[in-house]
Amino acid sequence: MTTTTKPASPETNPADPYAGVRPNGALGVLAVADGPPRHGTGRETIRPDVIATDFSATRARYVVSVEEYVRFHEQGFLVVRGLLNEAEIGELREHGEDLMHGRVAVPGIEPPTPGMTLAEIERRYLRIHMLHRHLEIEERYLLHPRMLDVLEALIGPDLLALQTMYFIKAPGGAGQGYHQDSYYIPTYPDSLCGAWIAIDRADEANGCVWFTVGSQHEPIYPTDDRIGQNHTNLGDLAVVANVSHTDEEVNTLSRIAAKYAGREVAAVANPGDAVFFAGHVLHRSHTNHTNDRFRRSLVCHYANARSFTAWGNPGRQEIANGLHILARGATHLPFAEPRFGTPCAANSPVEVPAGGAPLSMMADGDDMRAAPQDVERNDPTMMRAHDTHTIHG
Ligand SMILES: O=C(O)CCC(=O)C(=O)O
Repeated sequence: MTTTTKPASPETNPADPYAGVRPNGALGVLAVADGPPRHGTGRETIRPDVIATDFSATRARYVVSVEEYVRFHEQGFLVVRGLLNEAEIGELREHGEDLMHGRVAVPGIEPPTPGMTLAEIERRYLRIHMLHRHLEIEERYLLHPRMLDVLEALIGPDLLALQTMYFIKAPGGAGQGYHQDSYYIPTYPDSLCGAWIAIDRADEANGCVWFTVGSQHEPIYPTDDRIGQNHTNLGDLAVVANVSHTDEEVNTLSRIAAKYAGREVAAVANPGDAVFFAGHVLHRSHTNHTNDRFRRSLVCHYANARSFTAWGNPGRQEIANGLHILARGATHLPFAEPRFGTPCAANSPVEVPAGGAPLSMMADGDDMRAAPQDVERNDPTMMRAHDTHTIHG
């Protein structure tokens, strides 16, 4: 059974649902609590009759260029134009309407109460977390093949899908101050990557995301309750406070951002564009200052499936890989299957792209197999003979 956890209620002014401020500056954020992950086979698959995502073998694979790969590393982010098509964005936009108006069967997402104005309805939720554990559509976009094509090149080949966040950000909706995503979702080795899908046009006026170019090379700065979380043996690593807070005086990550003055870039995106960003890059967004334009987006997070993560376990100590979906490739670590049966590596293990060998680092593939009986590789006598031959000729 699934349950819902609403964050502690901020002080709200009914006329302005964004008026209550949580300690980190986040507003209207709904965390849909996790149910148990699915393992094994025989799960129930619930799919609508018509879906906009093309999973067929003939679907065009997105091929990342070397120039894009370099840009991702040079800038800390990469905008891929038109990654999703019009039908897909239409489906995601309609989904946003359903969320806003409470027309989805997820505990915690309620229909508007009688008497609410449209503005109040539109501002009820700024963002909703982890809906892929409850709704087929969110799982399907988290595992969208063209999204995974890009991620495979940037952080793969083996991919673990961790998080979804649907942002509604109505006119007047709040931004999020400087932060680094690997602070929130640590992985070891750190391979975290965010993917931000524009559903509406996002620009400077309605609160697009801004990236501080160069800061992707920075370490993750801990707050005093997370010292040692991401890094050990970085002796002069500053401790910061109030990350994500929109006030630069309060959020001391702004001091790190100041090292890169003049290098902050707005990631302007049109519907269907996807912005991929590294786990260390400092980024933020501002208030939606328009009167009439939403800034909806679906943001997903991924890591290399061979990175360990405890993210998702309440104490953040125990391994949590088994809670997250193996999207591409293979791994020696645990993983979950998609609950709604979206095709991916977890339920369709071997993926062979047209004309090529499997791209994943298969642990049981010929080259990687641990084979203690393989005399050519492991027999100590053979090694000695070889050494003797080499050294004494
Ligand atoms: O979309 C936004 O306003 C902020 C997104 C963001 O910072 C994130 O996903 O880490």
